[in-house]
Amino acid sequence: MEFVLIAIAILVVALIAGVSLLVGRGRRTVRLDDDDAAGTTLTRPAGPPAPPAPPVPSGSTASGLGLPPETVELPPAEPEPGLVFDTPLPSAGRLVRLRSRLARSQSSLGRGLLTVLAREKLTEDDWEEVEETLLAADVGIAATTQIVERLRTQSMVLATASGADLRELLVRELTGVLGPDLDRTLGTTRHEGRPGVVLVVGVNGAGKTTTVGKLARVLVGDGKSVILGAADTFRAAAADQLETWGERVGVLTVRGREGGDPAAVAFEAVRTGVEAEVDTVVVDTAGRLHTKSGLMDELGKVKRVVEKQSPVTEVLLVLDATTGQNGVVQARVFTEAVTVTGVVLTKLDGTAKGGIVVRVQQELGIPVKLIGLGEGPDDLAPFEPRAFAEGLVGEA
Ligand SMILES: Nc1nc2c(ncn2[C@@H]2O[C@H](COP(=O)(O)OP(=O)(O)O)[C@@H](O)[C@H]2O)c(=O)[nH]1
Ligand SMILES: [Mg+2]
Repeated sequence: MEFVLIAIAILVVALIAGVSLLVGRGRRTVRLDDDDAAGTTLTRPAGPPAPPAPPVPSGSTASGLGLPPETVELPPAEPEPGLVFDTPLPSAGRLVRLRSRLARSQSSLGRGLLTVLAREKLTEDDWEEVEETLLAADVGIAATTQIVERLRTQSMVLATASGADLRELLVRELTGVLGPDLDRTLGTTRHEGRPGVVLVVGVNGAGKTTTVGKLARVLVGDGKSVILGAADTFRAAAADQLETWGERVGVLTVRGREGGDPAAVAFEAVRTGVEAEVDTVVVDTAGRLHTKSGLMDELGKVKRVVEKQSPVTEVLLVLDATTGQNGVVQARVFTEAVTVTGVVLTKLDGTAKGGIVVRVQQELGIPVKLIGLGEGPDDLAPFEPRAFAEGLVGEA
């Protein structure tokens, strides 16, 4: 009898250990929900309605900042046993793997330039063609002038260069205008016992939510723990979209009710991240460009409120590479509203104007840190000037 009891006990222990192993990754980000006892307004989607938020002393809470009490939803604390999460590869070297996605830029920029430069004797007309090709690819006047001047001084070398040498020369010149020495480190690491906080801003349709989802995968792939904040409360679909991205890699999404206060959601996401001691909290925002002052007020408030919890370590401006000059003009509005620390250029797979990276960096004075090269979950790559220049020029 005793033997049977002991055997059953061992079995139960083994079962519990097995299940906790299976859900361990989810729990890393979801254990935070025990806060109901502490009187916060967190609720779970399927749970009973939350009690109204009790009055809280001012100073350290969302209510204390003059925010209306908000209902912020957290997903169920226990993921279903047996959930299998995607395990993205580390992000290093991703751009090298994805550089063929720049095919459209390659055919108009790379091949165009190589064809001209391979001519036996370069006339003034040829140089004009080089210049036009660079300008057509959105490289911008300053960088175009620099490249053409440098190539002209090397025209003796060009005259005798083999195809491979020409290609290398061009890659080198393009790399040179891409700011090879700029610091492109993402501020995603914990600092003084607090998570790194990334704010993602940009106009509607630029690719913010997609980028937040892809970035979560990059961070998880690089071994970081992450929480997402769905502070685009304008459309419920945006929060759903983000939650789906998070779920696939076992990352928690903090969301609010539709039409709720974005700053309250951002606050709650970061508070949750501080409590859970995660590495990084990434906050998606709404991109309505109603009025410049409205946008400034909203983004300014989100940042201020978040910083009651933890400093914002990175503000990423998402720009659609296919919008050209218009995109750069819109970008200025955002750089006036918040201090942008890095640019994400999306949809570079869909444009022949890959040179826009050069122009955006020079006109805004902000480094491009990530680029989007497709709609697939892992089509976001850390920006590397040399690999990008190789992508623009194309394979031999
Ligand atoms: N081809 C391509 N499409 C992208 C890329 N990034 C985002 N998109 C698409 O752009 C559309 C808008 O993205 P979304 O993240 O919802 O934009 P948001 O309004 O700024 O949040 C979606 O259809 C995305 O799939 C990219 O790098 N390449
Ligand atoms: Mg969005």
